[in-house]
Amino acid sequence: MPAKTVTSISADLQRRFAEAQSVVVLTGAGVSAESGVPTFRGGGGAAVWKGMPFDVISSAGMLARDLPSVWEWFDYRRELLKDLSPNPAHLALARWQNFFRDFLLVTQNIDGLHQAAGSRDVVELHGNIWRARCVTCGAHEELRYSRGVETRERACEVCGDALRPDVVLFGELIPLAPFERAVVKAGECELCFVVGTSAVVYPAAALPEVARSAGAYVVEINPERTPLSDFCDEVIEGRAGKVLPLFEAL
Ligand code: BJW
Ligand code: ZN
Repeated sequence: MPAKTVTSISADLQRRFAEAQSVVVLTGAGVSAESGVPTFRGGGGAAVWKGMPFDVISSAGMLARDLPSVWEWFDYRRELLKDLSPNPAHLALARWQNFFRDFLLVTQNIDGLHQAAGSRDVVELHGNIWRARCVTCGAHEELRYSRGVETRERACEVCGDALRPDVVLFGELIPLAPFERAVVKAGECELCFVVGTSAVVYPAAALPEVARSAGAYVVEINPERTPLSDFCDEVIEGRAGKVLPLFEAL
């Protein structure tokens, strides 16, 4: 049966939210949109930088061919992010961590805004733009205070080899341990929220499917429909920053 599409929270969902013991939330770029972070897809367009679609510049192939250009793209993105703040959606989800016996926030976002909002335990499926990783020994370096060309030219402090952004590019494996943790929790939760993601990138998009197959009630919050919409129990058509805080008023 197709999902109910609503613009407010149904009485059924209100009751489920009040009674749930275990909740998993999967977030995507739409959750950060109201902070001013551009999304990759949706709104009728796709991100392009210097004439290159993002799935070309943010790819394993580009990293192998042209690491300096990949750094330039991520330096540009960090520059855009550095003055942005969490929005009401991030802040609501940070409060939710105290509402349920078992709560897991899983994000595809690399911007660190969930942590900036106060979320303590965030499963990052696609890495973090504020970290670099050595291509050889895997050592990590924080990038929070380094900017621009400096990060492209620095070498690993442990082995001296090249650093790369610690994000998961297209064609790369997502880190196994966080993904397995997310799969286990998705398989155990009663309520699963899918917020601000176009749900086209796998394996992240499989998590709501895991939750639903295991009997969870799956709720999508997005102003646009996605390939997941028909598969959800309830679709709330709206912006995350407007919809998520409404749950606390229930
Ligand atoms: C709002 C809003 C508001 C707006 N409120 N909402 C199975 C089938 C087919 C292909 C594959 C498959 N399994 C794997 C693949 C390949 C590939 C993939 O999925 N491709 C598909 C696109 C076809 N996956 C991978 O390559 C992954 N690796 C992997 O699976 O390894 C195994 C493997 C290895 C080798 C070969 C084959 C398999 C890795 C994927 C890594 C993705 N990385 C990126 C880039 C990160 C770095 C960077 O930032 O540049 O991660 S891609 C990009 O998409 C980014 C995002 O995290 C990810 C998801 O995007 P998200 O978050 O959904 O954002 P948008 O922009 O797409 O959507 C925004 C949504 O918000 C829209 O719906 C709006 O409506 C909504 N919105 N305002 C609420 N205010
Ligand atoms: Zn190293």
